[in-house]
Amino acid sequence: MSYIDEVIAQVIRENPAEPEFHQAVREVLDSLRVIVDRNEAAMRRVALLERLVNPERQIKFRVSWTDDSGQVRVNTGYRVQFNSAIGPFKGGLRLHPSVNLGIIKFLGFEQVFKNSLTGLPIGGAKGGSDFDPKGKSDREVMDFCQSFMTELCKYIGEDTDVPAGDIGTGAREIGFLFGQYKRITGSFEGGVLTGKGLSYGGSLARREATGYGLLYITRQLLRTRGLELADKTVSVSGAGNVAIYAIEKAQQLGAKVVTCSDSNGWIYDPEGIDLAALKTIKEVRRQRLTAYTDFRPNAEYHSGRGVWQVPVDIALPCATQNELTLDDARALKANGVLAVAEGANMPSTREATDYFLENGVLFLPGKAANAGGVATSALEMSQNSERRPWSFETVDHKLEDIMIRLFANIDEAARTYGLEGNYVAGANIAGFERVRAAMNAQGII
Ligand code: NDP
Ligand code: 2IT
Repeated sequence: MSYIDEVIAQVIRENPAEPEFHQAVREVLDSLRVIVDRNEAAMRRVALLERLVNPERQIKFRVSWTDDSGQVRVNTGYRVQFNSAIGPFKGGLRLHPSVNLGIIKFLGFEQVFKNSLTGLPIGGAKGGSDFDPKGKSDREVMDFCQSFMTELCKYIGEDTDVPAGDIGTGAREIGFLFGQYKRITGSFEGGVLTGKGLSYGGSLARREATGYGLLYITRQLLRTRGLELADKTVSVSGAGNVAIYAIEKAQQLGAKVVTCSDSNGWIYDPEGIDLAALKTIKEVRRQRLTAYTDFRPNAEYHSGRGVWQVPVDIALPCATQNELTLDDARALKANGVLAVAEGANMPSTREATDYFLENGVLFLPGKAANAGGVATSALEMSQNSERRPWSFETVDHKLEDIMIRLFANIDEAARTYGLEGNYVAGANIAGFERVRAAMNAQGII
């Protein structure tokens, strides 16, 4: 058996019932065959791949909090510190009832390569809890966040591990987490969390960064094919932080976005999504998408799934993992889609990804396409160290520059191994090479 197949088998054996983690490892290691096959003996000798797929540290803890009726509730908290070869651990906190150790490990593993691709000094981690902030009062969310941080604070720090937002964790949650960290440690350590509010050390353009970065890299991809975003029709899934600012930048660049979704249903607005209405519904009122047709009577609300059945030029999945299946990929292709770029982490199933690659659909995987968020988190850390905030334009310009260079890197890596146009391979290879160099330089740890 090849070294890679042995390691994949070992991951499946040693991490049972963690299908998302298996999927992420398999996809990355499959891409690395072109490198590993040439260096197999040397890599085996230092167990490079075993070390790559084993997190440096995994923390699992109880989070007790009290609901508004006085009932004590118990959730499980996680932080998986995956790899710190190139910098302090960095990655978001997901608060969603579906969270379990396997999901956090898949996200942490992906984060290692994504963070490497940004070119900035950040290692990979992820955390979160099966707590559901939806429908909770601000006080309940605060109580949960304070309890969560009371344990997490033992493991994080601006040079150790720097959490941020992800699904269910936005500015409100980061504020409560930061307040508790400051209260416990007694020091204002700005760089311990990113995605902070602007009044206490947050970076301008961090809120927008993932969605904006997704569009910057998509534009770059299209340009290499002589195409532009202007006048293209776009479908977006999700209606959260990534989706909203992907829609905003797509519209600024002249595209027409006709869909968005949440876990209950989806909107088709043939005249183009009304972004002001969407922001009011999601950011101000925290309502469900069913409220959208109150603002736009001509738009359609459909319950269930269906976003990928709409004919578009460009599809941007921005909700969650495995939301775009093989059937969806076939429907997109049959309707003439040119490009798919992932705003979410691993939103396409492996079968859908392979279908895109085999059928001439331009495809940018999440670890490249959504890296603008964490890259801008690293820019927030720089501003916190410097104790000086940068203007929106400065941060936005750096973000655009990072995405353009990231695209060039993954394009180049794919070409180097004779896989031109395969950005899945390009991203996995380019992300891996930097981590490998750092791990090799630092000895056996
Ligand atoms: P939000 O919580 O702001 O929004 C998540 C959106 O996705 C909501 O519309 C939500 O709908 C939907 N969604 C979540 N879970 C499911 C599910 N199981 N099925 C269907 N829809 C679902 O999160 P973000 O926008 O921050 O994150 C979206 C994706 O982007 C995630 O994959 C995240 O890991 C990734 N990402 C986020 C970054 C960031 O900076 N925030 C950076 C890079 C990647 P509902 O309200 O019904 O739950
Ligand atoms: O998946 C991701 O890259 C994020 N949720 C952002 C992580 C971060 O540290 O900004």
